[in-house]
Amino acid sequence: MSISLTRYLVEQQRAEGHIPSELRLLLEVVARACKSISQAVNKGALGDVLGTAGSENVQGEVQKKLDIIANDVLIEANEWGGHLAAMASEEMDTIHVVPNRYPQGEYLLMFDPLDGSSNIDVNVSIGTIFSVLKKTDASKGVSEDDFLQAGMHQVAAGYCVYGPQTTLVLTVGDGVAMFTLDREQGSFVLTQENVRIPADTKEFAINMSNMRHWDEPVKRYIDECLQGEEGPRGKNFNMRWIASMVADVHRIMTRGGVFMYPWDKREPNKPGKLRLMYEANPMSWLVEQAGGTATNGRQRILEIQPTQLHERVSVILGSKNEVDRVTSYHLKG
Ligand code: P6P
Repeated sequence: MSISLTRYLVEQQRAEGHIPSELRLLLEVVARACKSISQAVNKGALGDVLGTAGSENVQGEVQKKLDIIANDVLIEANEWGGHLAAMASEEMDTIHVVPNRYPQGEYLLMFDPLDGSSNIDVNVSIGTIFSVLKKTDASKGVSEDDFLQAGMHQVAAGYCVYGPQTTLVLTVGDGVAMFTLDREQGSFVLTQENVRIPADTKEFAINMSNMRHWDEPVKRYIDECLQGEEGPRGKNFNMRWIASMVADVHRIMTRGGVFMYPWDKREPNKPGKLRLMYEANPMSWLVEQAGGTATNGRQRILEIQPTQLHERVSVILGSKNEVDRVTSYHLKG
């Protein structure tokens, strides 16, 4: 008997009391939006969805048509339900407050609507990343400051990877579950729960072309991996880099590994490339809920107190013993 996302969430709500009905509604709406995004992604060249939109986002990155389509799908799906106060997105400069014509709720939804969009036109897996917080002060209107909470305060986080399968991966603080889209039924079906990341791995994910720009601790770690079984690690390592965080993280959630997008000297004033609020925080909580760890090289990512909505962070996450090793190299200085 297959278990749908809806049944899983209802049973979680009933058994664990983890999921208030407003949060369950939010998660079901986000899942439905991911289904719509998956349909648009799957059209490829058959639909008017490929190529650039002729605009740039707040990060100064060229926006793909599908970036905008995915963002619009998530906004339109979530603004009428009464569960949200506001939304924030990689593709929008400021927060999107739920319009007055709809009731406002207490939840805050952040997302990267289509992460890895440089892979869209070459048919490589991409995905949606989302994170849910609650307003800290229910008595007053919502502002950007409500979003500036450390990742440990998330109440739900997940991603949907649009690959050979469309798979939704979700946590509400009671472990990680995976749901695969059954296109015949049009529903997400539970395909794995209690996801666990092995503490050890022989696989690292990093963009090696940036090697000359890395800080010494990262150079040391990767160099030791490259020395293989003759070197200090005493084992050979494999490398993967899909350049789509959702796909790289999904591989780690599925078979372990360490993902690194560290600070480097190319833009020394930026702490890293990836965004804290809607990329690093949701992925870090998922990884921790699956037994892995996630740091910026020196600090647990989920403890970082954000100061800006679109701030960036250095990311090292995945198999606990490897992430702890990289972190120890940073802390030794
Ligand atoms: P690079 C995609 O643009 C992204 O934000 C992440 O999904 C991915 O891990 C990273 O950037 C890839 O960056 O510099 O290797 O192209």
